[in-house]
This record gives sequence, C-alpha cells and structure tokens, in this order.
Amino acid sequence: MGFLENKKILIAGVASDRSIATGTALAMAAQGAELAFTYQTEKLQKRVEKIASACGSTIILPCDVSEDEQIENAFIKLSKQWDGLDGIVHSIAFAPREELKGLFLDATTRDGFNMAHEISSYSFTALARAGREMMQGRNAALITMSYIGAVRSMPGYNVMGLAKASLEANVRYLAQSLGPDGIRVNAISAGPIKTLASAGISGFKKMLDFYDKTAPLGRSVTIEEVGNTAAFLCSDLASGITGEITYVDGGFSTVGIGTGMVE
Ligand code: NAD
Ligand code: 0WE
Repeated sequence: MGFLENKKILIAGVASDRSIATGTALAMAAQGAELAFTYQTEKLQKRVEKIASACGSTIILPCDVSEDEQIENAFIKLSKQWDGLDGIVHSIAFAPREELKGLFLDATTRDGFNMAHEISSYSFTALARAGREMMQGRNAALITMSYIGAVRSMPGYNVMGLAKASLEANVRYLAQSLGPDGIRVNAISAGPIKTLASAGISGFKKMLDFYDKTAPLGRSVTIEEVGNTAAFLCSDLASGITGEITYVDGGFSTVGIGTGMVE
C-alpha cells in the first residue's frame, strides 16, 4: 500500500511531460494518491489530459492564477467532485523572458517585477486561501517549488530570485497561518532541470555542467527525484515538517568548492 493512499491532491503547473509537476503527479499516483489537475491555457489542456490519464485522473480544470475568478471557479468545480482535499502542489512561476538575462539592475522593470511576484508567489497564497475550506480537518499539506536563486544571486535569474525569496517567506507565513488547521506548508528547492521553463535560458546547459562538477552527487537531479520528495512532504510521514525549504539538488547548496572543480 502506498503512503498517499486515500489522499486527494490537486496539481497545478503541468505544461509538458518534463514539468516538475508531472514528475510530482506520477510519484504521488505511484503512492496511491487520487489526483486532480489544473491547466493555465487551452493550448495546454490536451497535454494535461494525457498526463492526468496516465495518473488515473479525470478531473482537469482551467486555472490561470492571474485571475481571481478562475481560481475561485476551479475550487467550486473541484468541490463538486471531491468532498475534501488533502494537498495542493503549486509548481508555477513566470517572469517576462527579457528580464531573465543580463544584469538584474539593467533588466528589471516595475511591470516585470509585479508580474513575477504575482504569478510566482502571490498565487501560492491565493491557492491556499481558496483551498482552505476543503482542506479542513484532514492533515492536509501544501507544496511549492523554489530555486536557490531565492537565497543566492545567480546570473540571469534576476527578478525571479526576488520572487522566489518572497515565495519562501510565503511558505513560512502560510505555515503559521494554517498550522492551527493542521495544514502543513513546505517548499522544495530543486536543482536546475531541463523543462519548458528552463528551455531557451541562455547559459542553462553551462549551469547544468557546473552542477555536475560541484554537487556531491556529481550530477543534476530529475523530476522523479523532486516528485518523490514532494510525495513524502505531502504525506503523513512528514507530519512534523512545516514551514521548511527542502533542497533536492544533489547537495549543490552544501558545497563551497566542488571536487569536480579541482580534479
Ligand atoms: P514548466 O514550464 O513545466 O512549468 C511551469 C508552469 O507554470 C507551467 O505549467 C505553466 O503553465 C505554469 N504557469 C505560468 N504562469 C501561469 C499562470 N498565470 N497561471 C497558471 N499557471 C501558470 O517548468 P518547471 O521547471 O516544471 O517549473 C515548475 C516550478 O518549478 C516553477 O515554480 C519553477 O520556478 C520551479 N523550479 C524549476 C527549476 C528548473 O530548473 N526547471 C528549478 C527549481 C525550481
Ligand atoms: O524558476 C525557474 C524558471 C522560471 C521561469 C522561466 C521562464 C521562461 C519563459 C519564469 N518565467 C519564465 N518566463 C518565460 O517567458 N528556474 C529555476 C529555471 C531557471 O530559469 C533561469 C535559470 C534557471 C535555473 C533563468 C536564468 C538563469 C537560471
């Protein structure tokens, strides 16, 4: 029997079979979770349907997190299919592409800053609020996806780094807000993975190579590894963990100079 048996979990952020949300959904399904999915745009609907079906799920709801009404409607529809909710996976980020290159100070605009924070951080608060009622009295858990650019400067990550810093603070404040309801809130800080969100980022391949040389495991991580950690954090096995940022990065964040850099 899987450790997520009888858990109903909503997954937001599937865009392709390489999405971290897809690795998470498959890992959770493998542990017996029952899943529902949201998709951002109609263009993505078919792809999300395919992945949902691979997870044995038929609940697929539109939810562009930039619209309050779409968030509200998604949970209204979900509550018609499920009598409760045991978890939400938030795997969503966005900043204008032009702002993810060059120097932070040159690249960042007021609109880009607001957009990055709204889509990548505020949306986690919004989903938590919208799902709160359905999650009452069930030891539910929320998970979001962060990146080390939240706590260290990284070339080109720029305004997304500030948005991830906000997201990580969001985890702590939501954990405090929802603790009395028995709801836990955690983040995974994942190492770089080739997905749609990292495709076309200049220097991304070099960044992966640097991880290979620096991380104690000598390699970057997979969506399956991130997914398994998300499955654990969402499960009752993690009942004592909340407000925490768990690194799934092959140990990269723990190293000063990697062995591979001097060999
Ligand atoms: P991805 O492109 O597969 O997923 C990003 C998702 O965000 C997509 O499903 C997209 O539809 C969704 N999204 C963007 N704007 C949205 C909106 N307005 N409404 C609803 N959904 C919206 O890429 P991914 O790498 O799987 O990214 C998932 C999460 O993991 C992001 O938070 C990202 O910052 C984080 N992360 C990624 C990496 C990496 O290297 N790929 C590393 C650490 C953390
Ligand atoms: O969080 C991310 C990427 C999030 C992201 C990606 C895009 C690309 C397409 C947010 N907004 C957009 N907007 C787009 O138009 N990662 C952790 C992956 C990533 O992105 C980087 C990285 C890494 C790692 C950007 C620059 C430098 C490193």
